[in-house]
Amino acid sequence: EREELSFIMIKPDGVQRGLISDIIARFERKGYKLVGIKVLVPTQALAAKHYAEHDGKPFFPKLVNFLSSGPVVAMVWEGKSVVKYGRTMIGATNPLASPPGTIRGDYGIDTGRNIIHGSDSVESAQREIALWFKAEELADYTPSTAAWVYE
Ligand code: DAT
Ligand code: MG
Repeated sequence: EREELSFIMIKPDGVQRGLISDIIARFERKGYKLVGIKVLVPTQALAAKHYAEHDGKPFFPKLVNFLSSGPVVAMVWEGKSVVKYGRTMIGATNPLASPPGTIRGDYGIDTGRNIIHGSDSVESAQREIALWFKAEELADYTPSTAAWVYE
């Protein structure tokens, strides 16, 4: 039986700035479980689908161009409340409004270079995971540490 899943993606700025290992380490140390990961340069079509909810907004074209401008690290993380707590770890959309200790607060300045994406609801997570991953690309396993993370 799976726990909750979230789609977490290191955007091209996070990859270029060498933040992949730090971001993975934060989720790993929290106790969340990595069940899917890939590096790819998203097509504009994939980026537009991912951000479909923002289609028509003034920043949409720039957003789509930016996401498809270089490699991203697309991930699926599993664990209790990973959607909501993942957003807490990521911080606010505007990095300058995001407290220290959050990923965006620690590493970003501009909203258009905010390093990382995280699903905003369980429903969004399901849609995004289906968009970026095939079912067989998600591993199902129990880490040997599970009983030391969950009571
Ligand atoms: P989040 O990534 O925190 O879920 P969102 O879904 O509202 O934020 O927006 C998606 C991305 O679009 C966001 O990470 C950065 C960009 N963005 C959002 N609002 C913006 C704005 N007002 N100006 C420029 N880029 C914006
Ligand atoms: Mg969002």
